Amino acid sequence: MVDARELADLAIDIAREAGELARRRRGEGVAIAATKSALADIVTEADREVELLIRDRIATARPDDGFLGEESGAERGASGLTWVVDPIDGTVNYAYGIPHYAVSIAVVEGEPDPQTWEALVGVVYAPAVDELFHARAGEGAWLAETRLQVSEPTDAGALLATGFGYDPATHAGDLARLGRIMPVARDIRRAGAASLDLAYVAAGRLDGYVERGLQPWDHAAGALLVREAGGDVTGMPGERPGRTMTIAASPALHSRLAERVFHES
Ligand code: LIP
Repeated sequence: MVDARELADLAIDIAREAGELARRRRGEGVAIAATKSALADIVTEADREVELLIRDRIATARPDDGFLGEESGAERGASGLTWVVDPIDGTVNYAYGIPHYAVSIAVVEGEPDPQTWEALVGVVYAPAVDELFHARAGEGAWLAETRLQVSEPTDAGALLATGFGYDPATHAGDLARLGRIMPVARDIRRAGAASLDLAYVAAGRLDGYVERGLQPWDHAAGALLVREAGGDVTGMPGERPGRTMTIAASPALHSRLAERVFHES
């Protein structure tokens, strides 16, 4: 029997240690280690070092669990559980010295596939502001000890977040989609860290979030936060969040956003 509270406590402890390392390395100066899918898709030495710390802590505490990380790939486990990790979400912010980035850690049960896994634990830790968002399935979403609830837009419209992919070839479609959702919005935020965009929807700091192209580690923890805060998080119609789309908001706003995202007219 999985003890979700024990998993959550471990994930929180690891996220805090990893976040402190990321924050310390940022203060010492950050070196770009490589580019990945596109020139704009960078990885820093700190990304790699932080993921290695997380991976080592998990391997020591839970050697039979699987791992799926942005920088070091996937390793299947024997326990049926997988840790889905983005060591520094908001890498470009981090490299530029913008203090808006997070360690994102989720523990999922079943195949490591966002379309089928069951998320048990989600932790998103923003070390620059020492804010730790966390959730266990069925136990609500929290910022430290404060329970979270998604918000409804006011008559002024919805405060929405979005993002643009690293590949310039995708920007025209992203901008067209933005044009379709703008009539619902009072304003748009593009803060650059998907896990924090999702955590902010859970906290009511944003009314909604729409982005195409996210990786499993970008949304694994944040999606659980939103669902546990009473929101809906989906991808393409009838699907869970994934590479093709992520839409997160209260149920009423989610429906309005999905209508505009998927209907090109
Ligand atoms: C980033 C996301 C961001 C998205 C970027 C990138 P990374 O993750 O947090 O929302 O727009 O394209 O996927 O690369 O910083 O871990």
